[in-house]
Amino acid sequence: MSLTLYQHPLASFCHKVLIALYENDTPFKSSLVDLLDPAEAARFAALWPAGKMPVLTDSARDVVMPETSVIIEYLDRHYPGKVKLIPDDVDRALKVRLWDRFFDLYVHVPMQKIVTDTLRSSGENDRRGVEDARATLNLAYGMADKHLAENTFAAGDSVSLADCAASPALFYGGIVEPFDEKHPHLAAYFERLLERASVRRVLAEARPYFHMFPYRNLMPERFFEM
Ligand SMILES: N[C@@H](CCC(=O)N[C@@H](CS)C(=O)NCC(=O)O)C(=O)O
Repeated sequence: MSLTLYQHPLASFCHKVLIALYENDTPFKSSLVDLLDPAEAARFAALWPAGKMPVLTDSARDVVMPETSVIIEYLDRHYPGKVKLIPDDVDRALKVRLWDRFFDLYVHVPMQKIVTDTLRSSGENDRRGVEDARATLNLAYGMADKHLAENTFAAGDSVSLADCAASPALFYGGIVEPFDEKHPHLAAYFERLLERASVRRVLAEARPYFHMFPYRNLMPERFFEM
């Protein structure tokens, strides 16, 4: 087995790649990274100085691959499985990449902003930045709701990279800024994602760490039981 994923089971961007790996039953070794441990954080930064998780390494090809969208494209090209996460057709691939960017930039990143602001010391909070993040999330929820009225999955009829991106973004996004009441198509799509074995497995592995999530008190009870 040549693939190793450096990750943490609670980290939302790690969920994105884990879903891709589980969709295709791709064999890999998991290496848990605790960025709160300065020595481990320094070792991880030697792998990828930006210090962001996850990172995939492939000893068979001597490759270190950061950035979730690129990691998933790497897996799709070099370790293909039954689920083609980026279509060969150029126009369909562009649609997948668009919705991958959409969920990363307009749902995942603002969700992170809201979560990480709670970890700041008192006096260092960014009230305006958090308000802007909530506004971006609500704009994105509205756009996604409209889109998902006509699409089963994030970029059409089949599961793709874009759904790997959407799943953790909506999981944590829906806790910090709920979307279900005003966005029925988005809510129904999220339920479709939750039915997937890959997503359930990722959440089961995250569950022992849920107590570390700053908004754990707002987590729906069902997430502790699934
Ligand atoms: N654009 C990156 C984002 C990765 C990211 O933000 N990872 C978070 C964990 S969910 C992280 O490593 N945070 C640690 C930090 O910022 O110090 C990707 O897609 O891989």
